[in-house]
Amino acid sequence: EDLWLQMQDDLYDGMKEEVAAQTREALGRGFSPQEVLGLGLVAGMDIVGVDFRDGVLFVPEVLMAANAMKAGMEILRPLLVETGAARIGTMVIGTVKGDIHDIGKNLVAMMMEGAGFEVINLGINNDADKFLEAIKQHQPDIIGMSALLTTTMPYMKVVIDALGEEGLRDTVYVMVGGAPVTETFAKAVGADAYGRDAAVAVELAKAFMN
Ligand code: B1M
Repeated sequence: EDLWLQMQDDLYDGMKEEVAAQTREALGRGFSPQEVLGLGLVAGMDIVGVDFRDGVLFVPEVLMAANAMKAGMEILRPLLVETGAARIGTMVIGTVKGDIHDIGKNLVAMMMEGAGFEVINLGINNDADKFLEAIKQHQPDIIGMSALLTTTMPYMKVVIDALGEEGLRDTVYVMVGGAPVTETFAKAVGADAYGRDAAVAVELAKAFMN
């Protein structure tokens, strides 16, 4: 489908308005928000990731691509969030300290909202105290941590240990995710679940609520 190729290309080139326009166009043609997300936006960002890794693209270009992706996500957001699902639980979610990647985390947050969770999104670069404060304030059922760097994912353990020290570990389920995170890593740091992607994250979160 030409539309997806065009969308991926424009995302790669950081063309925000175009990506937004194509997102609307794809929805207008009857594609579901999930299809637009997967075949257009995420597929485009995958290509960016490869070229970033290979030194073809640099931070400024990747940042523009990320902003283009966010423009598309903003259009999908109301569709993903407002499904009319009944409230089933509360989640606090954030990217861990030292890490400013937020696209995947925001996607998880949106899909959780769509599934009926109240989501408190702490944003990026959260230290353990931020998570602890949010837990005390919101008493969530689940806390979710995202990390995209091999250098920041160990911080998940710092947060989980801090929960233990505060006597809060048994009050919440802990879910971790992000590109470098694995099931094995999740177990090793004492998390309750590993969300491979946003859809899996939602399924696991729902299972906790049963
Ligand atoms: Co960064 N970056 N980046 N970057 N960046 C990666 C992660 C990298 C893999 C690229 C590469 O080299 N191939 C690499 C990490 C290498 C490593 O650690 N092994 C990397 C690097 C090195 C860096 C910098 C250090 C570069 C530099 O400065 N020299 C720097 C670090 C900054 C920092 O955080 N301190 C940096 C900066 C940036 C930008 C700012 C330019 C930008 C981020 C913009 C933003 O987020 N607002 C950026 C981007 C965009 C990427 C790539 C290209 C794309 C990430 C993304 O948004 N993917 C990325 C390449 C890659 O991942 N292959 C890369 C789309 C998103 C939908 O997927 O986030 O994986 P993802 O989320 C998925 C799942 O992982 C899961 O669900 C999501 C949806 O299915 N998931 C969860 C995520 N969180 C979850 C939480 C859950 C459950 C599931 O439960 C709580």
